[in-house]
Amino acid sequence: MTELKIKGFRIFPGALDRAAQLAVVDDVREVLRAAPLVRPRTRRGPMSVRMSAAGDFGWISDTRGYRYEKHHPDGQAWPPIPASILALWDRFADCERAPECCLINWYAEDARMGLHQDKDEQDYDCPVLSVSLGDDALFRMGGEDRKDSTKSHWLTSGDVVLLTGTSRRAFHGVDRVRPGSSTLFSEGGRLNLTLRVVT
Ligand code: MD3
Ligand code: FE
Repeated sequence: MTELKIKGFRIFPGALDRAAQLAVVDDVREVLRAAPLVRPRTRRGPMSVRMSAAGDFGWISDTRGYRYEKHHPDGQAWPPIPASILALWDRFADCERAPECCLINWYAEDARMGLHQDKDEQDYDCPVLSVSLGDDALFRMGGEDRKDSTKSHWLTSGDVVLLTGTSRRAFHGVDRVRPGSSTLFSEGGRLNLTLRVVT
Protein backbone atom coordinates (compact mmCIF):
# COMPACT_ATOMS: atom_id res chain seq x y z
CA MET A 1 0.00 0.00 0.00
CA THR A 2 1.47 3.30 -1.07
CA GLU A 3 -1.07 6.10 -1.27
CA LEU A 4 1.75 8.53 -1.67
CA LYS A 5 3.13 7.76 -5.11
CA ILE A 6 6.55 9.20 -4.62
CA LYS A 7 9.54 7.24 -5.85
CA GLY A 8 11.36 5.53 -3.03
CA PHE A 9 8.65 6.15 -0.41
CA ARG A 10 7.47 2.89 1.10
CA ILE A 11 5.05 2.42 3.93
CA PHE A 12 4.66 -0.81 5.85
CA PRO A 13 1.31 -0.32 7.62
CA GLY A 14 1.08 -2.08 10.96
CA ALA A 15 4.55 -3.58 10.57
CA LEU A 16 4.86 -3.81 14.36
CA ASP A 17 2.19 -5.60 16.33
CA ARG A 18 1.21 -4.31 19.76
CA ALA A 19 3.72 -6.48 21.62
CA ALA A 20 6.55 -5.30 19.37
CA GLN A 21 5.43 -1.67 19.79
CA LEU A 22 5.41 -2.05 23.58
CA ALA A 23 8.90 -3.57 23.55
CA VAL A 24 10.21 -0.63 21.54
CA VAL A 25 8.46 1.87 23.84
CA ASP A 26 10.09 0.20 26.85
CA ASP A 27 13.51 0.58 25.23
CA VAL A 28 12.76 4.21 24.33
CA ARG A 29 11.85 4.89 27.97
CA GLU A 30 15.25 3.58 29.02
CA VAL A 31 16.99 5.83 26.49
CA LEU A 32 15.00 8.82 27.75
CA ARG A 33 16.05 8.17 31.35
CA ALA A 34 19.69 8.70 30.25
CA ALA A 35 18.93 11.35 27.61
CA PRO A 36 15.77 13.29 28.54
CA LEU A 37 13.57 14.89 25.89
CA VAL A 38 14.43 18.51 25.22
CA ARG A 39 12.50 21.17 23.41
CA PRO A 40 14.87 22.36 20.66
CA ARG A 41 15.23 26.11 20.23
CA THR A 42 15.67 27.70 16.84
CA ARG A 43 16.33 31.26 15.74
CA ARG A 44 12.61 31.44 15.08
CA GLY A 45 11.68 30.21 18.56
CA PRO A 46 11.11 26.89 20.28
CA MET A 47 9.92 23.84 18.37
CA SER A 48 6.73 22.19 19.57
CA VAL A 49 8.21 18.69 19.15
CA ARG A 50 10.32 17.35 22.04
CA MET A 51 13.45 15.47 20.98
CA SER A 52 16.15 13.14 22.15
CA ALA A 53 18.33 10.54 20.44
CA ALA A 54 20.29 7.33 20.74
CA GLY A 55 23.40 6.30 18.86
CA ASP A 56 26.69 7.93 17.92
CA PHE A 57 24.93 11.18 17.02
CA GLY A 58 21.84 13.11 17.95
CA TRP A 59 20.31 16.03 16.10
CA ILE A 60 20.15 19.17 18.16
CA SER A 61 19.07 22.73 17.57
CA ASP A 62 19.70 25.87 19.55
CA THR A 63 19.94 29.55 18.81
CA ARG A 64 23.37 28.95 17.20
CA GLY A 65 21.80 26.67 14.60
CA TYR A 66 21.16 22.97 14.13
CA ARG A 67 23.54 20.06 13.65
CA TYR A 68 24.37 16.51 14.62
CA GLU A 69 26.25 16.25 17.92
CA LYS A 70 27.82 13.37 19.83
CA HIS A 71 26.43 14.64 23.12
CA HIS A 72 23.08 15.50 24.66
CA PRO A 73 22.71 19.23 25.43
CA ASP A 74 23.25 18.27 29.11
CA GLY A 75 26.74 16.95 28.21
CA GLN A 76 26.45 13.15 28.35
CA ALA A 77 27.02 10.90 25.32
CA TRP A 78 23.83 9.62 23.69
CA PRO A 79 22.87 6.13 24.86
CA PRO A 80 23.34 3.26 22.38
CA ILE A 81 20.53 2.44 19.97
CA PRO A 82 18.53 -0.39 21.60
CA ALA A 83 18.67 -3.81 19.94
CA SER A 84 14.89 -3.84 19.35
CA ILE A 85 15.29 -0.73 17.19
CA LEU A 86 18.46 -1.85 15.39
CA ALA A 87 16.55 -4.99 14.41
CA LEU A 88 14.03 -2.83 12.52
CA TRP A 89 16.84 -1.31 10.45
CA ASP A 90 18.06 -4.79 9.56
CA ARG A 91 14.55 -5.87 8.64
CA PHE A 92 13.45 -2.89 6.54
CA ALA A 93 16.31 -0.59 5.52
CA ASP A 94 18.25 -2.76 3.05
CA CYS A 95 21.41 -0.77 3.77
CA GLU A 96 24.96 -1.99 4.30
CA ARG A 97 25.76 0.66 6.86
CA ALA A 98 24.54 0.66 10.44
CA PRO A 99 22.39 3.55 11.63
CA GLU A 100 24.32 6.21 13.53
CA CYS A 101 21.35 8.09 14.91
CA CYS A 102 17.96 7.14 16.24
CA LEU A 103 16.19 10.45 16.58
CA ILE A 104 13.30 10.37 19.05
CA ASN A 105 10.52 12.87 18.39
CA TRP A 106 7.67 13.20 20.87
CA TYR A 107 4.55 15.08 19.85
CA ALA A 108 2.16 16.29 22.53
CA GLU A 109 -1.38 16.82 21.28
CA ASP A 110 -0.66 20.33 20.03
CA ALA A 111 2.75 19.63 18.48
CA ARG A 112 3.50 19.74 14.78
CA MET A 113 6.47 19.80 12.46
CA GLY A 114 6.60 22.26 9.60
CA LEU A 115 7.44 21.28 6.05
CA HIS A 116 11.20 20.70 5.74
CA GLN A 117 13.91 18.66 4.04
CA ASP A 118 16.35 16.45 5.92
CA LYS A 119 19.65 17.81 4.66
CA ASP A 120 22.05 17.48 7.60
CA GLU A 121 23.20 13.96 6.75
CA GLN A 122 26.29 13.54 4.57
CA ASP A 123 25.12 10.63 2.41
CA TYR A 124 21.62 11.00 0.96
CA ASP A 125 21.98 7.58 -0.66
CA CYS A 126 21.43 6.01 2.75
CA PRO A 127 17.76 5.57 3.60
CA VAL A 128 15.83 6.99 6.52
CA LEU A 129 13.59 4.60 8.43
CA SER A 130 10.70 5.95 10.51
CA VAL A 131 8.62 4.17 13.14
CA SER A 132 5.35 5.66 14.41
CA LEU A 133 4.12 4.88 17.93
CA GLY A 134 1.14 6.19 19.87
CA ASP A 135 -1.36 8.68 18.52
CA ASP A 136 -2.14 8.95 14.82
CA ALA A 137 -0.45 11.74 12.91
CA LEU A 138 -1.31 13.51 9.68
CA PHE A 139 1.90 13.29 7.69
CA ARG A 140 2.45 15.52 4.67
CA MET A 141 4.83 14.76 1.84
CA GLY A 142 5.76 16.96 -1.10
CA GLY A 143 8.51 16.88 -3.68
CA GLU A 144 12.10 18.05 -3.96
CA ASP A 145 10.94 21.63 -4.36
CA ARG A 146 9.11 23.44 -1.56
CA LYS A 147 6.48 24.61 -4.03
CA ASP A 148 5.71 21.08 -5.30
CA SER A 149 2.23 19.80 -4.51
CA THR A 150 1.85 17.72 -1.35
CA LYS A 151 -0.17 14.71 -0.29
CA SER A 152 -1.24 13.78 3.21
CA HIS A 153 -1.43 10.42 4.89
CA TRP A 154 -2.45 9.34 8.40
CA LEU A 155 0.32 7.38 10.09
CA THR A 156 -0.79 5.09 12.89
CA SER A 157 1.00 3.25 15.67
CA GLY A 158 3.16 0.43 14.37
CA ASP A 159 3.58 1.88 10.89
CA VAL A 160 7.07 1.85 9.45
CA VAL A 161 8.10 4.23 6.64
CA LEU A 162 11.19 3.82 4.48
CA LEU A 163 12.59 6.76 2.55
CA THR A 164 15.06 6.00 -0.21
CA GLY A 165 16.12 7.64 -3.45
CA THR A 166 14.15 10.69 -4.54
CA SER A 167 11.80 10.55 -1.57
CA ARG A 168 14.77 10.96 0.76
CA ARG A 169 15.09 14.55 -0.52
CA ALA A 170 11.41 15.39 -0.43
CA PHE A 171 9.82 18.10 1.71
CA HIS A 172 7.74 16.60 4.50
CA GLY A 173 6.12 17.49 7.80
CA VAL A 174 3.53 16.60 10.39
CA ASP A 175 0.40 18.79 10.38
CA ARG A 176 -1.25 17.44 13.50
CA VAL A 177 -1.75 14.49 15.79
CA ARG A 178 -5.09 12.98 16.74
CA PRO A 179 -5.14 13.18 20.56
CA GLY A 180 -6.36 10.10 22.37
CA SER A 181 -6.25 7.89 19.29
CA SER A 182 -3.89 5.36 20.89
CA THR A 183 -3.64 3.60 24.24
CA LEU A 184 -0.06 2.41 23.70
CA PHE A 185 1.41 4.61 26.43
CA SER A 186 -0.23 6.44 29.30
CA GLU A 187 1.45 9.79 28.60
CA GLY A 188 -0.44 10.06 25.31
CA GLY A 189 0.85 11.86 22.26
CA ARG A 190 2.98 10.43 19.50
CA LEU A 191 6.49 9.06 19.37
CA ASN A 192 8.35 8.94 16.09
CA LEU A 193 11.71 7.26 15.74
CA THR A 194 13.91 7.93 12.73
CA LEU A 195 16.99 5.86 12.04
CA ARG A 196 19.69 7.45 9.93
CA VAL A 197 23.25 7.19 8.74
CA VAL A 198 24.73 10.59 9.46
CA THR A 199 28.39 10.61 8.33
C1 MD3 B 1 10.55 12.13 4.15
N1 MD3 B 1 10.03 13.39 11.37
O1 MD3 B 1 12.57 13.79 12.21
S1 MD3 B 1 9.03 10.74 9.97
C2 MD3 B 1 12.26 14.26 11.10
O2 MD3 B 1 6.93 12.04 12.08
C3 MD3 B 1 10.87 14.10 10.63
O3 MD3 B 1 8.43 12.90 13.35
C4 MD3 B 1 8.66 13.23 11.05
O4 MD3 B 1 10.55 14.61 9.61
C5 MD3 B 1 7.95 12.66 12.24
O5 MD3 B 1 13.04 14.83 10.35
C6 MD3 B 1 8.44 12.38 9.84
C7 MD3 B 1 9.01 10.22 8.30
C8 MD3 B 1 10.10 10.83 7.49
C9 MD3 B 1 11.38 10.93 7.96
C10 MD3 B 1 12.39 11.42 7.17
C11 MD3 B 1 12.12 11.83 5.89
C12 MD3 B 1 9.83 11.24 6.23
C13 MD3 B 1 10.83 11.74 5.43
C14 MD3 B 1 13.13 12.29 5.04
C15 MD3 B 1 12.82 12.65 3.76
C16 MD3 B 1 11.53 12.58 3.32
FE1 FE C 1 12.34 15.23 8.52
